[in-house]
Amino acid sequence: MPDIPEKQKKILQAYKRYVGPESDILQEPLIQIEADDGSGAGREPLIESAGDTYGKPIRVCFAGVGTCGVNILMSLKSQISKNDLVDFVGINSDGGSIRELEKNGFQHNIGLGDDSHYLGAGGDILIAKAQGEKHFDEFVGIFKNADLALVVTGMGGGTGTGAAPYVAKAAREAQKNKRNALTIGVTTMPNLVESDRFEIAEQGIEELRKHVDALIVIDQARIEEVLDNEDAPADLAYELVDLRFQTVLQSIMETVTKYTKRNIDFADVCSTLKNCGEAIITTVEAGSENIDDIKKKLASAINDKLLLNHNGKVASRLLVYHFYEPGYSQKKHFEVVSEVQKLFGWTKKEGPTIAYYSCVLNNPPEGTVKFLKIGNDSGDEYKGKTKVIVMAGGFVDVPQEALQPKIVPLAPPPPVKIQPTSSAVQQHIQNMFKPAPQPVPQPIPQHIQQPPQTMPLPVAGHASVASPPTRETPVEPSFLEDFLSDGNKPGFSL
Ligand SMILES: Nc1nc2c(ncn2[C@@H]2O[C@H](COP(=O)(O)OP(=O)(O)O)[C@@H](O)[C@H]2O)c(=O)[nH]1
Ligand SMILES: [Mg+2]
Repeated sequence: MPDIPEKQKKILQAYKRYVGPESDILQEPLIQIEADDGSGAGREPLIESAGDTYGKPIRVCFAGVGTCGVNILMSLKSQISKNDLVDFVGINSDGGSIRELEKNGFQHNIGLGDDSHYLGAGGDILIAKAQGEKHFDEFVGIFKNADLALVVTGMGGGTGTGAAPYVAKAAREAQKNKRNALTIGVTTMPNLVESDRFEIAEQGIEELRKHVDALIVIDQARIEEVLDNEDAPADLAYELVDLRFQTVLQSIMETVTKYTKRNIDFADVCSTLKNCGEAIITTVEAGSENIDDIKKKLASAINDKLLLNHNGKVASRLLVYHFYEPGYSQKKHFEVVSEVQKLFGWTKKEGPTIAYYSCVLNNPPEGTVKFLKIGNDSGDEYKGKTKVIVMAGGFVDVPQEALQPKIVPLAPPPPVKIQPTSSAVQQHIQNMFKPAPQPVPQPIPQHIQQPPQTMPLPVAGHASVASPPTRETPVEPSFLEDFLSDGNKPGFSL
């Protein structure tokens, strides 16, 4: 075993005590967690990994591609404390933007130039694709040491749309022999006045999706709905979008760099996000007094109009990291976790003591992986506060049967038992069972003729998605029967 500095040994021993003297913690491959030592000289290991990642900290590489990606990179750098384990790489075809990066202290940039003389791709994704292909090996080089690659771009222009998929592909290429590694794409869709770029943006998203483990799409076309104020400044709109980027990236950073007693480590993040498709990653904070505050904030963050519309879907993978002040009640903790599970379409079940939520998937697509990880911790830094980090992915459509009410056909009437006593009575009975004159056919109300309609499932991250409908609760058959007998309201659909 390599030498462990005295200070780290103490921490390791304290951890060993916490998990118990018989623990085989030293044999287990732990992810190394970093703690800022306050000297500004980067981070020093808090817990050494004793497995095959021994002594190797998690390295993160943010690659901003195209003008939007580079701008986001610059806004992020000031948010993330100095950390030698995080690389920021700007990739752009626009020489001015590379110069701006250098002025702001970003040293590792890749200019996509030559043919375009660093004047940008002019919105031409074919030019950007050619540049991406040409610089592919250079991209692989920037991710050589990265366990976590974040590819940040704005779709709908030229450079980001065309080149970002190559950047993501290179990140995966660099990670291919690593057991725990992730490539996450974080991107925007154009806003409404750029609607003519939607199609190009969709193509870019589809291409990027093939090369990332998790994809986060920030839908700028819905920014008006979020601003909800016609006098809102234009800069605020961009700030709100930038804030989404920051929230995603900081949620990940905090999860993988913070060590807590009931910890979530990088391997858990990988289990949640590896090949998970579109994802939601967010953090919510509220006062700890009123549980409804955090629930409301969770609902608005998880159903954020700018993020994936997962209405009508169930998240098959979920990670919840809950922080609270010492003495916070267990009941509240469970309530917070349950609220998250509910918001991701999990099914409520009655347990022996409390109700709880479970991920119920009927006939999920092949290869669907279910995963749940809950971490929590308390500390004085959370006095009066509570904070929840949420990551969800692997969204599966709710089966139609779960959305549609089951209409149970009425049981056929019991057979009539006839016990004739005399021929007169027999005749009377025969008359009774003569076929009745056919009634004039009545039009059957449409809602009975046709199977009940369900809400069309919205296309995730698509800019043209209509306002999200609220999740429909399946209607109980008894309620439906009462309803139908109650005036048969035409046009009723579920
Ligand atoms: N939120 C945000 N979006 C941006 C920013 N810059 C550009 N975009 C958006 O990103 C998309 C692509 O534009 P751009 O990055 O300029 O194109 P590229 O340089 O050719 O990749 C467009 O929808 C822009 O509205 C920015 O600084 N912040
Ligand atoms: Mg540009």
